[in-house]
Amino acid sequence: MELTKEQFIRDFKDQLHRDFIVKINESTDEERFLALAHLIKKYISTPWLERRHDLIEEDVKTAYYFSIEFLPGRMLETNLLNLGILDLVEDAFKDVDVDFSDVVNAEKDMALGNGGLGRLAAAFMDSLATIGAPGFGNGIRYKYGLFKQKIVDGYQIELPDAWLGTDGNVWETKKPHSAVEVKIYGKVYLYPNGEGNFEPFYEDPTILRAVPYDIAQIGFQNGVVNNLRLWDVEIPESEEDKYRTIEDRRKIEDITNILYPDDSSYEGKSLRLVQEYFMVSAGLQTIIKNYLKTGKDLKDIHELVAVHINDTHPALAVPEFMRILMDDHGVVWEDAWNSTVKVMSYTNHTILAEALEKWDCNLFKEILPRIYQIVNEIDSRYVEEVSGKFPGKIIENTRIIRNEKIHMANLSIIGGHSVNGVAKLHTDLLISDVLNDFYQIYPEKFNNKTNGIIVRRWSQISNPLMSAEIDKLIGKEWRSDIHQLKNLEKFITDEKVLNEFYEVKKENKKKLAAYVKETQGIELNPDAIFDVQVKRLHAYKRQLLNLLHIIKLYWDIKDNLDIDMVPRVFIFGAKAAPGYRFAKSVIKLINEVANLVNNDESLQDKLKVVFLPNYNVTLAELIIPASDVSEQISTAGKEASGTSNMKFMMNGAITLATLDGANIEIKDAVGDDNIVIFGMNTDEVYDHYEKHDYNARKLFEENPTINRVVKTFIDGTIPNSQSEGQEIYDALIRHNDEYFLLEDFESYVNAQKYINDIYQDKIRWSQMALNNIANSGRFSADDTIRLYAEEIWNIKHN
Ligand code: 26M
Repeated sequence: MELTKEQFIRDFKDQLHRDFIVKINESTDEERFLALAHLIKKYISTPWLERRHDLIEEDVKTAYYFSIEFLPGRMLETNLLNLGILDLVEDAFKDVDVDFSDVVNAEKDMALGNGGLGRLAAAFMDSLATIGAPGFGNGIRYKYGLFKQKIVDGYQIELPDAWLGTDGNVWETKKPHSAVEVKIYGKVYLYPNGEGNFEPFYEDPTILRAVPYDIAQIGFQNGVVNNLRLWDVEIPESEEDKYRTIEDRRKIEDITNILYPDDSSYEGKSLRLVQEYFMVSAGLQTIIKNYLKTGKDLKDIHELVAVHINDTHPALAVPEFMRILMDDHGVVWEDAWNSTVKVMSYTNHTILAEALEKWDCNLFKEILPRIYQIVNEIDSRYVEEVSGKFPGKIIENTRIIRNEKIHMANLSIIGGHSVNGVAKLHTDLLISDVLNDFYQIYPEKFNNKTNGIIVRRWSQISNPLMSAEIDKLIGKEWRSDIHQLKNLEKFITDEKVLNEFYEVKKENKKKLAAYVKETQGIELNPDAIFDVQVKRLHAYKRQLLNLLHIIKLYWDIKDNLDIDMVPRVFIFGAKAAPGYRFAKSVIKLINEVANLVNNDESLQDKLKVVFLPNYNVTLAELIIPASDVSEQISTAGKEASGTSNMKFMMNGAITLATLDGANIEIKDAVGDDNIVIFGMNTDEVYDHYEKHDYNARKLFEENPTINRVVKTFIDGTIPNSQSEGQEIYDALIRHNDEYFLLEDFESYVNAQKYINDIYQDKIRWSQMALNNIANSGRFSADDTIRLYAEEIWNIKHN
C-alpha cells in the first residue's frame, strides 16, 4: 500500500490518542501494539469489506477451508509485511524512539491449534490470500487456546491460555448480524411432504446461537484481503428462560471454551462432537444463504462453492450439507448428493490407527438425531451402489457404519470427490495400505499435496539477519519470488560467503543462548552444535531415541574425559497431551538428564541439554534460525509429512532424518550429500509387522551399548525419576519397543558421529547449509495451495 513514513507516524499518534488518550512517549507497549493493530484494520477495512461482495457479484467460485484448528501465532509482523509496510513501520518507530521488538512482544501468540495440522491451516489462509484465491476459513473461536506449559521439578504442568483476555482479540471483528442457529439433541420426526422429501419435526432440541468473529487474512503485497471466520456460541435470546442457573449456562458456553489438547489419539467425548457439528453447521448455513443471494439454483451450487474438510474433524459437513439442501430447501436426495460429492474434498493427516475418528452410534444419535438418519441413509445407499461390484470384505471395510460406530474418514471419502495425503510417501501409503480398499473403488479421488510453509515468516520475519545476507547476494526479489533462492547455489564455493552465513547462524545462536540464559539460567556456548528437536511429544516422533543418544554421549565422555568431540547442545521443545502418560514421562526424563548433565562439571561443557518450556509458534521463530541440526527422527511410515523439517531447512539447519514424510522430498531437493539419513525405511518397518520378528530384548541383551544406555533409566544414575525411568524401560524392553528405537539406535549413533565429523569442516558444513537454503523454495505453501486451487477446488488464482 501507498504510505509515507510521515503519514504513518501521524496516523499512529492519532490512533494512540483516540484509543488511549496518550502520547507516544507515555504509552505502554501493549497500547502501542493495540493502536498499531487498530490502524492496520483501518488500512484494510475497504478491501476486506469489498472482497465478499466482489466475489458474489463476479460469480467467482470460492473455497471454504473447514478446520477445527487454526494456529497463526502472532500476526502483527506478518500483517505489516503483507501490507508492504513492515520496513517503513520499523523505521518510523526508530524515529519516534520506540523499540519495535517490544511492541511485537506485546502480542499474545494465537494458539488455537495443537501443532502441525493447525499451523498448516493458518499457513493456507495466508497463502490463499497471497495467490489471490477466493478462499475463506471456518473454525472455532476457542476461549482458551492450547494450554501453557510450565516445567516444575521436571514435570509438565498445564496452565490455561486465556488469550482473549477481557477485551477479546484485537484482530477480530464480531458480526452479530450474521449469527445463525444450530440445533442439537432432542428428537426428530419425519413427515413426508408429498414432493419426495420429508419435513422434519424437532421435539425439544437444544438451540444454539452461533456468532461469527472475522479475522482478516491479508495477501502478500497484492491488495487482497480474505477472511477467517471463527464461530462462538451464545444462548439465543428466545431461549434465555431455559438457562436460569449458571451451571445451565455454562453447559452451553463450554462448547467453544476449550481446544482439545490431544492431537495423537482419538477420544469419543461428546463435547468434541458438538464442537465439530456446531462449526460445520454454522459455516455451511452461511455459505448456502450467501449462495442463494446470487439467485442461482441450488442444484448448481458446486459451480460456486468448494468445501474442504481438514482431517475428519469437519466430516459432518457431508451430512449437514445434505440436510440443509433437503430439509431447508427441498432439494431431492439424488440432486443433493450429486452436489455434495462435487463440493466436498478431504485431507488425511495421519495413518496412525489410534487417531482415526469413530463415533459410537448411540452417542451420535443422541446428539445429532437428524444427521444420524442422513448418515444411515448415505451408508445404505453406498452399500447398495457398490454391492455386487466389489468383494463383500471391501464393502464392509469401507462402509460408514460398522460395529455400531460411525467412521468419519469413510464418510469423508464417500461424501467427497477428492482425498489427499500430505507428502508423497504418505499418499503412497494411503493408496497401497491404509485406504487401499477405497482406492480400488475410487482410484480417481486420490491425490497428493505435499505440505508447505509460509516461507516469509520463516525467513524474512524470523531470520532478518539471514534475509539481509541473501539480499546482499542475489538482490531482494526472492522476498516475493521464493524460487530465486536457487540463485544462492552459485556461491556454494565462495568461502567468504560461506563464512558470512556461518557468522549469521552464530549471531542467531547467541540470541537464543541469551534467551536460554535468561529463562533457564543455563549458559550455552555458541560454538557448540545446536541440535534441536521441537514438536509435539509422541512416541512415534521418538524424542526418546534422541535422549538415548544423549545418554550414550554422557557415558562416552565420562569414560574418556579427553574425548575429541565438538561441544553439543541438545535443545528440546515439546508439549505432551495432558493425559498421555508415556509422553509426560519422557519430558520428565529429558529434564532430569538435563539436570544431571548440565551440573556435571567433569563434562567440561561438551554436553548440554535444554528443555525449553511452552514451545509454540513464537518460540519456534527464535529457535529455528539458531539451529544447526534438525532432528526429524520418526519411525519410518508414521509422520505423515512434518512441516518443521521444511522450516529448519530454509534456515540452513542440516536435517538428520529417517526416510519418513516430507523428509524424503527434502532429500530429493538437496541431494544425498546435504542431508543425513539413517534408520529403517518404511518397507523394513512393515517387514517387521508382517513377520512379527522384532525382538527388542535381544538387542538389549546382545548389544553392550544399548544395554548400558537403557539400564541407565533404572540404575539410579538419573536422579528423581525412578518410576518414569522404569516406565520407559518397560516400554522398550517388556513391551518390545513399539517404535523400533533400539533397532535404529546404532544407525542413529553413526549418523550423529558423522554430524560431529563434518561440523569440524566449517566450509563443508556451510556448503550443506547454503544448499539447504537455496533449495527450500519448493516447500512454499503458496505453491501447495495453488495445487489445491487447481486440482481440487477448481478456483481461480493469480
Ligand atoms: C481429534 C479428535 C479429538 C481431539 C483432537 C483431535 C486432533 C486434533 C489435531 C487430532 C489430530 C490433530 O492434528 C494432527 C496433526 O497435527 N497431524 C500432523 O499434520 C501435519 C500437517 O499435515 C503433518 O505435517 C504431520 O505429519 C501430522 O502429524
